[in-house]
Amino acid sequence: MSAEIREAIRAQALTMGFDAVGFAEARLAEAARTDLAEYIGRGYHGDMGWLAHTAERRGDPRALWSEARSVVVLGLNYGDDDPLAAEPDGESGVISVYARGQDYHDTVKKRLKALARWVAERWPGELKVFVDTAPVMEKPLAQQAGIGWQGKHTNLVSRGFGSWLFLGEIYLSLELEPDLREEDHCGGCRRCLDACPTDAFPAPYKLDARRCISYLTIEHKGPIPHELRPLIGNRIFGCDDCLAVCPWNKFAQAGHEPAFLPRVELTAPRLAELARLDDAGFRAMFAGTSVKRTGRNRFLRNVLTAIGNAPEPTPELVAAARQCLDDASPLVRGAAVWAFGRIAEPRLAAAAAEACLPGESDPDVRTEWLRLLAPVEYSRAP
Ligand code: B12
Ligand code: SF4
Ligand code: SF4
Repeated sequence: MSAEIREAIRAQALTMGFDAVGFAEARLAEAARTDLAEYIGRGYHGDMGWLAHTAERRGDPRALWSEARSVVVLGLNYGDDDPLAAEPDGESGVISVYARGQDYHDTVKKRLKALARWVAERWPGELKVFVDTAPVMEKPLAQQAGIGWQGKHTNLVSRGFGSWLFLGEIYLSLELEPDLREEDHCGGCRRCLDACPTDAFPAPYKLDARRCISYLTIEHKGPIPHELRPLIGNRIFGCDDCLAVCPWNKFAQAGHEPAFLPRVELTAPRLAELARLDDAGFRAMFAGTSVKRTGRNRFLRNVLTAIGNAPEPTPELVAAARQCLDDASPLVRGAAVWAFGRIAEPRLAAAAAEACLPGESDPDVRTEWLRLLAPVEYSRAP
């Protein structure tokens, strides 16, 4: 009977538009828990304090919900053309593929709830729906459910969809027969490790999130560490490099979910225009997308980092960075000092320092100015 229910749920999930479906016991291997503890112990989570606070529930589905017996893991394909194929034009920013359409949390959650309702109408027991923001280790669960394996870049790779699956889960109190765990098919490959612009993998299958551009541009709240800024290039929200180089993407299929189709204005947006967004403009441009979660100030910090990395700065980019030197947000002003110092002529940078530094009260922004005026001294600093 358990296998019959499982197959009925699988068929219904596929009918509802999920691309991958697997079943796992509501338990994680001890290794997932000890790995998470070591990751946090080393501080690799940076300022994602919520990862540490919820570690116990994250590492054990039954600590999250004691009645859980089975987990249905679901994947939605957001595959697109190769994101690395687009030629950078020096004046545009890159938003990661996953964030170019509508916020995936909304789409995945809506569909998970519909499937959960369908299950609840047919079989007894309780159920709960989770996606991304819930304290669940989604990738190890997905591997247990046979949807794919955690590659050396730590993300789930699927034989049918490559790197491009969003994940979500339904926890059930019903006991269902699990699927077979997927094996690791990375073999001797290390393309993702070598492709990372910031060298964020201390070893295969291990990520130091503090160096990951996705963390730095989305989760990290303060100024971006100086030594990493030049390596970020023009990535202004997330990063796809390690995912995009995976050879298993040759089996990937284009996604069919209309909500994930890229919005035109989020594909190669112009940096100078983004740098002029005020709060209302930011909210209007990114309403309904994942980008809105950074808020305007953090996003402008990213845009200014990309402007500072522009290979051939145009007068428009220089003017945009100059305007941000007077921004109300210290985070934006600090990033603007760095960008302006990199792309403006030295005499313009010196004049701007003379105009802005005396009135600057924020210690971080003052340090940015002093760094700009005495780079040698600061390069010697520990
Ligand atoms: C925190 C988080 C991040 C953080 C940290 C990522 C990370 N790998 O830890 C940041 C902000 C960097 C991030 C980035 C991205 N994320 Co994210 N993220 C999450 C989140 C919320 C939790 C992941 C987690 O538990 N990390 C803790 C580590 C320890 O666990 P793990 O990643 O499973 O790693 C395992 C092993 O590799 C090993 N390990 C990894 N690092 C280390 C280090 C040490 C020292 C040790 C001992 C072991 C170890 O331990 C784990 C268990 O064995 C999940 C959603 C969820 N609730 O699960 C989404 C999720 C993983 N993210 C997702 C996506 C799409 C991304 C990005 C691709 C977005 C983008 N394009 O910018 C990037 C990819 C970067 C990358 N190479 O991982 C998807 C991945 C889907 C998939 N197919 O795998 C998820 C599942 C969200 C979703 N519901 O779809 N993310
Ligand atoms: S997302 Fe980018 S920065 Fe982060 S690990 Fe992958 S390649 Fe490196
Ligand atoms: S690029 Fe290679 S090593 Fe990295 S996840 Fe894909 S197959 Fe594994």
